[in-house]
Amino acid sequence: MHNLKAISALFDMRADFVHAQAYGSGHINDTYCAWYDQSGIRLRYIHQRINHNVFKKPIELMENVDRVTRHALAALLAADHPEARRRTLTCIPSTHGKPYAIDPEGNVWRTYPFIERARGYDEIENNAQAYQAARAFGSFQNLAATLGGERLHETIPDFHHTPKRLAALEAAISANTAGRAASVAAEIDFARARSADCSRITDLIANGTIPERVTHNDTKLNNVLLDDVTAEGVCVIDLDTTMPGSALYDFGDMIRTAAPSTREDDPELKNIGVRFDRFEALVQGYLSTATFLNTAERNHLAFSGKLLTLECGIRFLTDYLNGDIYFKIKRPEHNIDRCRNQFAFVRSIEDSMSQLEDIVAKQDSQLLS
Ligand code: ADP
Ligand code: GN1
Ligand code: MG
Repeated sequence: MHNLKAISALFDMRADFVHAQAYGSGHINDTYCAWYDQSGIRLRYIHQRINHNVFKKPIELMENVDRVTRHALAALLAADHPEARRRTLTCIPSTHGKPYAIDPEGNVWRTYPFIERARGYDEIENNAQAYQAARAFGSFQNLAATLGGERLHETIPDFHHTPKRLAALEAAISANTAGRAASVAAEIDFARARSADCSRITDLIANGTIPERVTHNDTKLNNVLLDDVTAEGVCVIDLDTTMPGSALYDFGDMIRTAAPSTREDDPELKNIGVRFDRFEALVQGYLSTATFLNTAERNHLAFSGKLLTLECGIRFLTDYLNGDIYFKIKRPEHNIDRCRNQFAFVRSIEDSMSQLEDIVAKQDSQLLS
């Protein structure tokens, strides 16, 4: 645990630090929830250390986050939204007036007001949550489309370039750093057998059929906070990978995390399958706000769920082979359990692709009529 009182002093908090504890279940950053006393009232803030092993240029990353969150706030204020500051992350400035602070060890930190009366879910509970989460991510893409100025920094180059993710897997197999390759031969075969799928979206982007957009790129269910009472998606969080991408990356990752019948790391493979009702709610919610999609994008919505799940499984497998250096793990087999879970979900999508395509077509035609 870092010294959060010392971190707090790097920011212009205007409140007295009380105490802090590790918070959330993100796989990347170190997140803390800190209580403050502001003139007699208790308030919470989030302090986050950006994982600079994953994000090599954290200051560029914070330039993106600052631009995107200012743009969101300006839009909410222009629309006279009564709770504008609950609907977007806002960066608390450092004592040097920056949207981040650097500690004596060189770690880059940021601070956000805690979004109250809402939370993120690691495992979905009902269709309303799927609908609302997808609606919120679609609205976020709409908002991002109106961000003016220069192209955002690519905080992780080729983040969703699935063929390069497969190449990284091949490199990990060859290096076999952790000596685990022989034990995961079946998973390696599974990934290799789907190499043609890996390049389907990147090819369509390269030939201009699918446009580049500003996208979130990490739309897992727990990266949108849903209102405790109404389930409405109040705030999209985890903006580290908001950068140029494809709308399909965002939709695919929603399917990956909100359409399965169980959580991402459930080792019991018989629990894993596609929930058609959740899938339908996601399509409905997303199409209600993502009104800008072209025909090629709409035609690949179901496929995107398969691709993003396959890609994520490949990444977990790669990390397992590399000795668990990227994703946070809670047990030695965590990454391979996650990989097997993702691949089981890929298989389940493959088995039901025509039903999923039918659901998309039905929602799409209802919207057009
Ligand atoms: P990671 O990249 O590690 O996933 P996140 O930015 O998603 O980090 O934050 C981790 C968790 O902290 C989130 O899943 C969410 O539960 C919580 N969280 C982050 N920011 C806020 C906020 N401003 N208000 C409330 N909870 C937050
Ligand atoms: C990571 O940061 P978090 O936990 O929201 C990862 C995603 C993966 C996801 C798998 C920057 O998301 O790409 O899909 O884990 N984020 C990064 O759960 O690599
Ligand atoms: Mg997260």
